[in-house]
Amino acid sequence: MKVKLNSLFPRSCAAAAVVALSLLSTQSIAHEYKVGDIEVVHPYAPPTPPGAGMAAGYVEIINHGDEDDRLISGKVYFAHEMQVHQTEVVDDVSRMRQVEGGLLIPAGTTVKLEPLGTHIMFTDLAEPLVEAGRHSATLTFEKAGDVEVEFSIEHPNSDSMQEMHGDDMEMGEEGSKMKGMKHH
Ligand SMILES: [Cu+2]
Repeated sequence: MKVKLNSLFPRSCAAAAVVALSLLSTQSIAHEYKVGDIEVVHPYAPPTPPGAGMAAGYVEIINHGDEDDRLISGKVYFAHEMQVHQTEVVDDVSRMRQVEGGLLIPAGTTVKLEPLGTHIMFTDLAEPLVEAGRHSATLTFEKAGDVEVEFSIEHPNSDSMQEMHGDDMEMGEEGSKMKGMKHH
């Protein structure tokens, strides 16, 4: 005998169960935060090997407003500084430099910080980033203000990505340069 869901649960109850299930399945892979018109989606950082001095971080930032905003700074307890870096590849050499004056989040757009592109750089790590961990951070936007987020420690979705940021890194006055290495 066929039993209909609707005969077992009141209609609203069945609907609520479906909603709860779909929330559960997305919650494990995504987490997001809002402050003013700014939405911060799924901040994460790949795990680091023991002794690593730096780590990269990635996030998607959506500006729902009609005014430009900027990510001007950030604070984490597990690293000395949080910077925003831009990556350029010239003749197979990957270089990165700090974004001056904050990262522009234009009105009505989504800015993605992702491997091989613009990224967050945590400098002077106080501890290695261990897979499945969660680390709180404060991001400061010029207009929207402060928002507390958590970076989840996980690998990027693509398994073609290699470890980033080795030791042979030169810090120059105009920024940092990376030579001949994969960088994401
Ligand atoms: Cu970098």
